[in-house]
Parts: sequence; C-alpha cells; structure tokens
Amino acid sequence: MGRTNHAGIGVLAASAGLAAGHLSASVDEPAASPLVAVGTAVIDAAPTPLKELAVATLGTADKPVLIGSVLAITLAVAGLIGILARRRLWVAGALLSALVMVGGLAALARPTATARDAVPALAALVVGVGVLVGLTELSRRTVPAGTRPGPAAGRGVSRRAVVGASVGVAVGSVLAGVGGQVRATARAARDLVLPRPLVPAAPLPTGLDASVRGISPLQTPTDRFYRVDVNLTVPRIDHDSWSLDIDGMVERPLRLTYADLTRMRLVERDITLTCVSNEVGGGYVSSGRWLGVLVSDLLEAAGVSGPAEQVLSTAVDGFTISTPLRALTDGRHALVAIGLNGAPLPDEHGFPARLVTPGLYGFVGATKWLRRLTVTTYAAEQAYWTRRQWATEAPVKTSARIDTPAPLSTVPSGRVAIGGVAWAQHRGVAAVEVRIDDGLWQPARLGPDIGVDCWRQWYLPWDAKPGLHRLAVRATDRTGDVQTADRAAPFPDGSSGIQEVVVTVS
Ligand SMILES: Nc1nc2c(c(=O)[nH]1)N[C@H]1C(S)=C(S)[C@@H](COP(=O)(O)O)O[C@H]1N2
Ligand SMILES: [Mo]
Repeated sequence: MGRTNHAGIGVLAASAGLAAGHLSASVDEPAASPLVAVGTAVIDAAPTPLKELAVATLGTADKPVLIGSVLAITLAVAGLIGILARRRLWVAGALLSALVMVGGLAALARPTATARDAVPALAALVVGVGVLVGLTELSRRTVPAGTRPGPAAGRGVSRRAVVGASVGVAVGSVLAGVGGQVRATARAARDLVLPRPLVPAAPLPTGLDASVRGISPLQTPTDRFYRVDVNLTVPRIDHDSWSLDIDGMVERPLRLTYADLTRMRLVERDITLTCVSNEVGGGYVSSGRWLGVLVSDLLEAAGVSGPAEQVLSTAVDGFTISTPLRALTDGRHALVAIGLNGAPLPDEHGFPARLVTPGLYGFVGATKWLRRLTVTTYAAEQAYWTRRQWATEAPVKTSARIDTPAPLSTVPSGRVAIGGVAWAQHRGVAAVEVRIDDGLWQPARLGPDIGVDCWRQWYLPWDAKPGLHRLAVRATDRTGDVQTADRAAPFPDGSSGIQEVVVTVS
C-alpha cells in the first residue's frame, strides 16, 4: 500500500482517538475532551488583539473555526505519523501518544481540573494507538487482488478487508464524536444543580394574590415571565464550554467559567424586570428571584481604570447593551445572574448567565446569553439600541398596573377589589392611589415589601354601583416622584402614562 493510504490510516487513528476522548469526556466533564481542552488553551494563550480580530472577523463562528483549525493541524500531523508507521510502527505509535497527551495536559492544566480529567486523553490514546497499529499491520499483509494465497502469502489479507476495517473505524469515529457532542449538550440542561446563595433572600411572604383574586403574584412563575429579545431562535449554550470575559478599561482582564461563577459570592435578590416597550397596563414586566454574582464584585476584581463611563455587554450572538457604569457600582444589586426562581436560567431568559440591573429598562441593563463585559466609554463603543437612537440613560419610570378588574370586563355590583402591582425599581414604591370616575385619588393598601427593586402589590376595596365606571391608578416612588399621564415620553412608544380601565358593574 502507498503513502497516501498510510497517511489515511494516521488520520483515521487520530480521528478515532479524538472521538473516543470526546465521548468519554461527555460522561463526566465535557471540557476535558482533548480537542476542546486544546482549543480552550489556545484561546487563553492568544494575545488580546488576536482574540479581538477573531471575534471581529468571525463573530460567533470564532469557536467552531478555532476547533476546526486545531482538528486540521492535529490530523495533518497524524497523517505524517501514519506514513512513518509504515516503516517504524512503534516510533509512530509513540509520536501519536505524545500528540494525544498534548490534549491530556491541556485538560489537566485547566484551573478547575481534577485527576479524572486525564481519562478522556487515556481513552483517546488507547483507541488511537490501537487503530494505528491494527490498520498498519493489516495493510502490511495485504496481497494484490486475484493473487492466490500461496505458501509465501500464508497470512495475507485482501485489500477489501483493509478498506472495510477503515470504513468501520471512520463510521465508529463519527458516531462516537457526534454521540459525545449530543451527550455533552444534553447534559448542560439536565443535571445542573445551583449552589446555595451565600446571601439568601428572605422566604417569600404571602402576597395579596392569596386573598385578592386576579392580582399578579409577587413572584412571576418562570414559564409566565415575559420575554423580549431580537432573536429569531433561542441560543442554546453549553455552559461547560462557555465563559465570561471582563475586559476593556480594567487592570486585570478576567475570564470566568460557569464553575468559577458558581464558586463566587452568590447573592439572591427579588428584582422586577421591565421592558421600555411595555404599553401602559401591559405585560412586559415580571418579577423573579435572581441568583447571581454582584457586577460590582466582578468589576472590583478586574479593577476599573481610566475614564470609564459604561459597561458594554456582549451576548454570545454579538448583540450588545450599554449600561451606565454608575448603575453597576452605586451599591444597587446589579447581578450577573445564573438562576431564576430557584432554578438555572431557562434558555429563553439567557442561560447560562445574564445581566440584571435593578432600576433600568431591559434594553440598557439585562443582557441575556452574556459573554463579555467591556468597561469603556460611550464615544468608543455603541450598543445595538444606542446605534438605533435609543436613550443611553433609561431608568425605569414609576408605574402602576390594574390587574383586576380586567379592562372592559363586567363585575357584579357590591364589594369589588381593585388591585394590581406598582413598580419603581431601585427607588421603591411609596404609595399607590386609585381614582374612580371623577372622584379624588384614594390611597390603596400596599402588599408586603420585599425590597425597593421588586414590585409592590396593592388593592382598594370598592363598593361598586351598577353602571359604567372609569378606574385609574398612579404610583409614587420613595423620592416623591408621582406618576403622571402628561409627562413627556422619552422613549419611542411613549410608555410613561397612567392606566385607565373601563368596567361595567351589573
Ligand atoms: N442578548 C439579548 N439580551 C437582551 C435582549 C436581546 O434582544 N438580546 N433584549 C433586552 C430587552 S429589550 C429586555 S426588555 C430584556 C427582557 O428579558 P426577558 O426576555 O428575560 O424578560 O432582555 C434584554 N436582554
Ligand atoms: Mo425591552
């Protein structure tokens, strides 16, 4: 058999080894796959300008391109090893082992590595060298087709047998590689257990929703949490190969893995998230119990330096959001969140990690599928919505919503509870008032206070007389700011007004 065939055997041996390593890694720690480990090491070692160039020119394709390059180089070297194996089989075997061990060392050099992370490389070594030796021996004994197995060709095998064995190895490698990948990604969603917060939130008190039907619960069930983003498909991210970069105007750029984040000081906070595009009375507002690391802790670890004004956060798909640096460092509990309502973030809400900034609308403080935090200036970097002329400072407006009775509904006369929620994140709700028809503003009763960043439930008992009625609601925050209907709306949709609801009492 010729050189090309032997080069092919080398490539097959390496492919089979890498696939076996990938499959083996998917059982315990996908990041320990020799191929993935070398890729990660290359990223870590690459100088920042090169990384930036890769992200700028390749975008989110940078990871597949990198893994593809590592694979191509490995297979090229393996081809040469295959050719060498034709004459010096054991030297070639030793070289292939050394090649695989590069992956093993990369896996063990990871900051979170354990001794078990050597297993995938050992699997790769056994399978790779086994295939190399087996196929090379087989090919050495081939006899040309049609040759009669005479006494001299006693142990000869046909060419077809070698081809068959090679195809078998190739198919097995693809199955093992794909199987490992599928397993690694499926694992991501399945067996993730969040650590307990170091600073837990108090148990949720009983809300007004327990006694007044129709009021939004204090905590929005995760499957009913509003969703707003520019994405056509939800990114599905493997948290084991994901990492968060903190760079820009910092003294010590950081790269944190998911495991790194889970080992940091985790805090739990009840925070209401609102979209600036929420219409008066609309549903683009929800409250959740977020688990995460304080952004201020991360920025402190990185050491902000220079005339920084904003943190530009970049999602895995390249989407960007600008958040005023002040809002992340003024003591409020802005988080890089990994959990919502006691479970890992759902894919729809930014798994594996997202930004949550209390008091700011989502488009300036709630980046989902977070990948990078860059400390910078507004002159240097513009985010997705900033480039589209949206506001750079976008504090949440003091707002209230009537949940019950529903707009245009009919209620029986007598005792009716008017109720809903009000929010003024970061400042806190001080009062809610209701106006019936042309009456005076009457103070509503407020539900439990679970912090300035979370909405407040409210209700007002009403002795409803038959007829058509207009109900209006307004909130006041703790700085004394009263929600009004006529304030100029700085946002495209004019979302600052008060809500009026018309109901029929029968
Ligand atoms: N990556 C990414 N993050 C994003 C967005 C987006 O389009 N892409 N939209 C933002 C907007 S406008 C809002 S209001 C919130 C909504 O978060 P939610 O879908 O979890 O409620 O996410 C913010 N984060
Ligand atoms: Mo939004």
